[in-house]
Amino acid sequence: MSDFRKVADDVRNWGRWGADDELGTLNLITPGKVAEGASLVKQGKVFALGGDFSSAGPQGAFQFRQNPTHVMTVDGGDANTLAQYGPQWLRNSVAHEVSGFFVDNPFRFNDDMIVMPLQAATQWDALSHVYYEDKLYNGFPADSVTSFGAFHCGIDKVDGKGITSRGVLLDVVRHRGAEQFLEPGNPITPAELDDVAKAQGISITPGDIVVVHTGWWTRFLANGDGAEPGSGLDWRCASWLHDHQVAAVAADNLMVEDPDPANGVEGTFLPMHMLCLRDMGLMLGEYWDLGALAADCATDGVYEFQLIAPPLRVTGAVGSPVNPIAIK
Ligand code: UVW
Repeated sequence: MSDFRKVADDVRNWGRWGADDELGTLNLITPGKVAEGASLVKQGKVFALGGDFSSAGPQGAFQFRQNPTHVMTVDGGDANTLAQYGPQWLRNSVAHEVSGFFVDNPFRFNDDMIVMPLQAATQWDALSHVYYEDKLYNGFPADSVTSFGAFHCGIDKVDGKGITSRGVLLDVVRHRGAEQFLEPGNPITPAELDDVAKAQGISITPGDIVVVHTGWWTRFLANGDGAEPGSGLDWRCASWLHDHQVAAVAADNLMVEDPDPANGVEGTFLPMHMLCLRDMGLMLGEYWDLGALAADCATDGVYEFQLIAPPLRVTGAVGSPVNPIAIK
């Protein structure tokens, strides 16, 4: 635990951008950095990095999160029957209301809705997602996250940033020569991140969003096992992210960081989350689908791109679904 405390003290950004700051390391994305990201669009190739928001999602490891439930609220299968029976149905009912659009009218429509935990699929963790010792990022009190939502460090505090910057893919799968994904029990170390960047001939510069390919999502698409462990970032990578002035980090796995407690900090769960979200103010992106992007980067040798990943503006939410786009 003493190593963890030392790293926490080293990486803590509280007060760095002012006592009221709720953007954290997204402050490193300057207007110049946004323009740099846009300048990387050369070929017009677009990669959607979001997974499918459906019942076929990756949830299963935890009971407190379920896959999205998608239901139709109006659909074409009902339309003709509704036009026949709806007008005589209960006056204030939905069936009566919807039939009013269909009777003596060729117009038809379909509507739907989803119910989902905001952390169930491709997502950003807001800075209020994880905390310890009663403090959020920048020292905001943990009890400012209430049943009404997060009054501090909610996802709504960052949506004005885009979020867009220069994205850099670090492909640890190819670097290790792994067939598909990184088997559990071998966390990605800070030195390995440097090695991967060097092998790819790319530098990490302040304000970058680093995207780490572990192959987990590709494996999940193949076997449907959302509870399957894989390797992620060693918790000490928090220092690497801090030293390289990274604005945000995302990966194609459940937690970004390595899930194996044996490789963590005794007495804590998800130490890198604690350091990144609470001490550094650095957002984590999880369950990003990086397979096609990684394959393309390996083909053309270009590991940088414009990354555009706007969260939904859900006031007070501690995370948000996202469909990130990488453009080369
Ligand atoms: C937890 O599992 C608590 O968080 P995350 O979804 O960020 O990994």
